[in-house]
Amino acid sequence: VTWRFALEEIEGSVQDTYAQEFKRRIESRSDGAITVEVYPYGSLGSSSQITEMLQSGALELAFASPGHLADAIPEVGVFTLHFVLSDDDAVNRQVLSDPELHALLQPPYRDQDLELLGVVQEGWMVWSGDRALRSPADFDGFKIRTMTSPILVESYRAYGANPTPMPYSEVYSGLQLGQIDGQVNPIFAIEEMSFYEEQDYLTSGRHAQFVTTLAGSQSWFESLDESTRAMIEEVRDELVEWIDREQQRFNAERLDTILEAGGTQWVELDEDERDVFRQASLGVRETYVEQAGERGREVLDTFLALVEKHQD
Ligand code: 6CS
Repeated sequence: VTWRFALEEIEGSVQDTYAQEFKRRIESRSDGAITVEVYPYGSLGSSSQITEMLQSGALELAFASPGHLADAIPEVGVFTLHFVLSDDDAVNRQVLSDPELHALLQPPYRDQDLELLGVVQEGWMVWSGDRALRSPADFDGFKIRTMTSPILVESYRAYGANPTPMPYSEVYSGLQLGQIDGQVNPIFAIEEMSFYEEQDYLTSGRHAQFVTTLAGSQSWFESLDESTRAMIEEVRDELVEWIDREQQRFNAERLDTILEAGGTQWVELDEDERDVFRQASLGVRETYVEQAGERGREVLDTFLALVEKHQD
């Protein structure tokens, strides 16, 4: 059998690296009974279109990032909130792969004909722009492209910005044509999508990680036998630390590439500067709960409690 696995990122990306390793392990463990076909971004459409194909069973597997998916599943917007994660990557890895959190999110995925299979961190989000973004005052009137979920729009309104949601494939031309002043993504993506070519500053406030979810078509997942499901979960668990190391390497190497090319300045916020953004972001948690309801409140409370627990 063939499993079609769609990516929201191009060849050579973090998602591609994950998918290629997933493919290797599944194909070897199934002794060739399963073939995984990987479809990089561009071949099938936008993130939202890929999710629709997954829901209808036209694909077996795909990455579905909360920044887009929260349109359909507001609860998953918890991963896009600012300043909810730890500064410690090892803590975040534990929180994001915690079974309690996955169990809470599974029902809303199933309501949408999806199966949540895993949560993957792809690195700290960095703001790129025509200016350095050291304080909410710098965001005043700043047209920032966000992913398409409503909770992200609120996150940037809270800083006084002018958020403009659009699909990933339109960001480069948006920057070139001046429709947007900046955007936000992990460094590896800013490099491979050439966004840095159109931007003078990269500002790192470590406000959030780029988090994606590995999702399956529900009808496909339900058709699998116990041992195949267990094999998927085993590979998923093995890849948690593996992909975290890979993404850290990707992001570090590609920052060097960007800075060596010249023309882009790197700005790192200090703790006082971060704290101003943290304070400005807190109200958005309430907006998240308004959008995601009681189930969303439970997801957020659990998330914050897990960060505390793993931090100790
Ligand atoms: O900004 C976006 O829309 C995309 N960014 C990354 C790093 N991956 C997929 C997502 O769609």
